[in-house]
Amino acid sequence: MKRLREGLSKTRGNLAGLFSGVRVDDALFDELESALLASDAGVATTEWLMQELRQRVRRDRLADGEQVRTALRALLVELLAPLEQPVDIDRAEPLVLMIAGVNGAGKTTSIGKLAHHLQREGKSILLAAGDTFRAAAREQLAEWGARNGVDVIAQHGGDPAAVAFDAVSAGRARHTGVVIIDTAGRLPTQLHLMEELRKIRRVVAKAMEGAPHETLLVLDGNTGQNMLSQVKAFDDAIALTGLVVTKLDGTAKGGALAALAFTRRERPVPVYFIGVGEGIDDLQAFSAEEFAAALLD
Ligand SMILES: Nc1nc2c(ncn2[C@@H]2O[C@H](COP(=O)(O)OP(=O)(O)O)[C@@H](O)[C@H]2O)c(=O)[nH]1
Ligand SMILES: [Mg+2]
Repeated sequence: MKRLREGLSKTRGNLAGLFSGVRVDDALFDELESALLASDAGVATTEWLMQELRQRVRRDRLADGEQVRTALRALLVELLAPLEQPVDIDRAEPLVLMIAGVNGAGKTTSIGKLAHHLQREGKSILLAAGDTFRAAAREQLAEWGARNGVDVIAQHGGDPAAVAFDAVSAGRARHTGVVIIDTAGRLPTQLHLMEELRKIRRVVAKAMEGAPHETLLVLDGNTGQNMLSQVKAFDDAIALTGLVVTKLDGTAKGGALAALAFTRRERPVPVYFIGVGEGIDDLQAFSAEEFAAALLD
């Protein structure tokens, strides 16, 4: 919570100071609107939030700035709540998680943290080094494996789909609790690489019916509005079941999560976890309450 608050301090600095000892008038709404836009919430989401907020202020006859803060916090919590969902980790053995995202988003680091988190939940873990492009990527995952004391299935060179297939097969044979598949970073515009993701997904399903059980997109929290197009592109390719938003301890502005919740309100993709640092413990379950509080209080 402290890390998240520190990370979002820029946005909180713009927003949280607006409410104290002020009248509720157009000037306040104008400033709020600017602060939300500056937080990466985007035009459509900001418009919707402002319209809802104005309605509530009128309906409840709010005359005090602090009451408006409370109303906006409640509104944000309502908006973000559908993103807050736990992963059901007991529904398959092994539970197979496939991890995707652009380069540098924090995939491999998040896998290291996830392995730790899931071990604490009592699960045995197997990692698959599906980023076969660079030897350094394999080594990075191997380090996280060693840190967690878990095995990593890897191949020199090799086809990522084959590595994923081997890992899921090994996971079945060993009765592993969770198999986590790392993949190479790719941009949604690199169509052959997006096709490769689809192939990994298909091949994993051949190793185990119903797998992968979760297809997670790792998003750098600093990505801003571009998050929305990333989610769409990866969802089109591999049918996302959830997100991990990293680097919320840094300079991320936070509003993009509101935009994500608003634009996908018909079919929300849950934010299972947030990353708040580079250490093994720096992964938290996403909480709408905590997130809204970190932005506004
Ligand atoms: N501050 C911070 N850094 C992170 C976080 N997650 C990942 N990183 C860093 O981001 C960089 C890229 O991470 P990596 O896992 O290699 O990204 P990948 O290319 O998606 O596998 C590394 O320097 C990580 O330590 C986070 O939550 N907070
Ligand atoms: Mg990586």
